[in-house]
Amino acid sequence: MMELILHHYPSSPFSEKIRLILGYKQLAWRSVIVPSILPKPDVMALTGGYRKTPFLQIGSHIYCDTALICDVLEQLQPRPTLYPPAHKGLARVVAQWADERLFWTAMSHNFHPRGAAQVFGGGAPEHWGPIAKAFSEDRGRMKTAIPRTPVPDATAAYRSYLRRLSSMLEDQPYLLGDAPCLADFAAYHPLWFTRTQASVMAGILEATPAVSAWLDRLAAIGHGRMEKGTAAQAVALCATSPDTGRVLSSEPFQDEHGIAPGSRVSIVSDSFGPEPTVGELVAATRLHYTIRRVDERAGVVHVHFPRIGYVLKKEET
Ligand SMILES: N[C@@H](CCC(=O)N[C@@H](CS)C(=O)NCC(=O)O)C(=O)O
Repeated sequence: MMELILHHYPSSPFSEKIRLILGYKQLAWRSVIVPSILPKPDVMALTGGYRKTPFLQIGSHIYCDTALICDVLEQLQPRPTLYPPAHKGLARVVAQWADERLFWTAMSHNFHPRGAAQVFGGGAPEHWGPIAKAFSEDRGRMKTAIPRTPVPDATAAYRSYLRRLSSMLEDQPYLLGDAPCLADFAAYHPLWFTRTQASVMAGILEATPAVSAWLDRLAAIGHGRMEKGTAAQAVALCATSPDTGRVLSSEPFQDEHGIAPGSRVSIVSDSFGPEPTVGELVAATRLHYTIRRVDERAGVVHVHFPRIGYVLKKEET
């Protein structure tokens, strides 16, 4: 198997989702740390515009968004599965709720001024204030259609969501049965952030001990076999590995837009992160798009996106 390179940063919840899945599937991977705010020149060399975290690199193929990364990892290492046959649809539906509604609700709770002070390094406001300001300006530019929930409302909703998760765990160790699946990893990462990065806000977990025990079970999975790498090495590897690392089939081409293969297109998230990736459309299957682009430093790069959550447009040439 070609080397899996995860571009991520330690405090990123969506990265934790993938780190834990790499551990669950007992995969070896290389870790490249990316900045948490713009500018991200090495990220841009590989993705061509997409700036969200994490993304997975295999040779000169870049897989954006954790929903797609999960499909890629499942293809590479089918067991243990993320999609148990009896709950395939349900696992994806719960994961989508967790990655969107649960994530944003938990984040609004976590970023209560006390939580924000801790996340941005603690101490006096003069210390963490400027870091928090740069972060919130950066994220402010990314938000296109994300609901902003005031902290008290988010806290109330988060409590309800925790009770729902707890009731799913009454008769079973994981959300959908005896083994973890995609639903568990997606619901885990926002709570992981509360527990580990904004722990002053973690009192909210005390009312649902079954959820805390479930978090402990998932945390015990660990992150698999990881070695460190650098962004410069990753870009160089991309440039010297033309068209290696393709995991997903690019057939059949499924046209919903009247855009022919080979057209110059842009792909952009429909909700968070307005930066487009532009290039030649080489695949549009039931589940994903692939764009081929040429970068000064990274050479010919294939960038893959899930269809759900992304908008495809034809670019004028
Ligand atoms: N739908 C995306 C969401 C990823 C996401 O929002 N990640 C956050 C970090 S946890 C992010 O990109 N923040 C901005 C950044 O890192 O530049 C996915 O599943 O990968």
